[in-house]
Amino acid sequence: MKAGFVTIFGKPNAGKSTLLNALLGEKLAIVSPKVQTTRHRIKGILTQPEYQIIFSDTPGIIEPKYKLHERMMRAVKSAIEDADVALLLVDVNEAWEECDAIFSALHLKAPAIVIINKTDTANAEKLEKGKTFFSTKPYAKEIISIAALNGSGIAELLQTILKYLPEGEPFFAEDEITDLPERFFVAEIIREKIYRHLEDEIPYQTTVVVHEFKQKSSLIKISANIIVQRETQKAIILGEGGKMIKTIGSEARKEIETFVGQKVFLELFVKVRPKWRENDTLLKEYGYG
Ligand SMILES: Nc1nc2c(ncn2[C@@H]2O[C@H](COP(=O)(O)OP(=O)(O)OP(=O)(O)O)[C@@H](O)[C@H]2O)c(=O)[nH]1
Ligand SMILES: [Mg+2]
Repeated sequence: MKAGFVTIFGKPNAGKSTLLNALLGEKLAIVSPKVQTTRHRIKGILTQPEYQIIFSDTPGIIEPKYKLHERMMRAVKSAIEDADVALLLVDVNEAWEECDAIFSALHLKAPAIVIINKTDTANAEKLEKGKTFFSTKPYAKEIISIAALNGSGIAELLQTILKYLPEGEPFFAEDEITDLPERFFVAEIIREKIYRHLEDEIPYQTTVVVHEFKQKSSLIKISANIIVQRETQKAIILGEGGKMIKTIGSEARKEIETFVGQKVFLELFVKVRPKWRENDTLLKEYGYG
């Protein structure tokens, strides 16, 4: 039996969360076309008769500007320490030198697989150049190209990961898929809809907190607060006649129902908390401990 921790690192928007979902074969992490979608380390557990892999999705690596960013980078650091294998994810279209600088600065002790993603968006020549660029880097034990969005290359990637995975007994029961509670994923699903429907600074100045999660006889009742920094943002999230929050709520509810496998009654509130991203007490209260 093989078992171990495999962590996905990379710049924002490289496709880390998409890759986690592709490896697990189900949607656990939220995804968006905007940068800085993921704010926590999210473990996804893949158990097979011959192995157990505990994957971690992490926030995209950035230079912190707010305390919120510092917490996000803390989540990245914690994931460096227990990684048995590192997956260094690169968008084929981004600046490879920058990725190389970031990967070198991780000072990884674990073997690393460089993964060139979004190959569906590049031609063969560009891809070859990328492979050649990373082939000379000391941390790159292997280089693999994938398209996480359509699953291409995922089977080969799994085989490569298994080569480097240590022998050992499983850490989690076989039916466990994550170590985070359902209400965390509920808040994330709501946050994803905000990233999808709202522009500019709003997604970045917003967080979601589930404050009620109650099993009733035939459904789960969920209440959540959408936290913003300014009154003007509250008005935009509500939308004209409450249209925007209705859209967010109904899309989120459908996805939450699939996730929990039950009918859900979802209630959303918008609260203004100026500068919450800089406030230690609020950050802690909102789950950025
Ligand atoms: N064309 C294409 N798009 C992809 C692929 N993989 C991911 N994407 C898209 O890239 C965008 C970012 O994907 P995410 O998975 O959210 O990226 P991330 O690295 O987790 O981003 P952060 O959480 O912000 O660090 C989304 O719009 C994805 O649909 C791929 O293989 N091909
Ligand atoms: Mg992500």
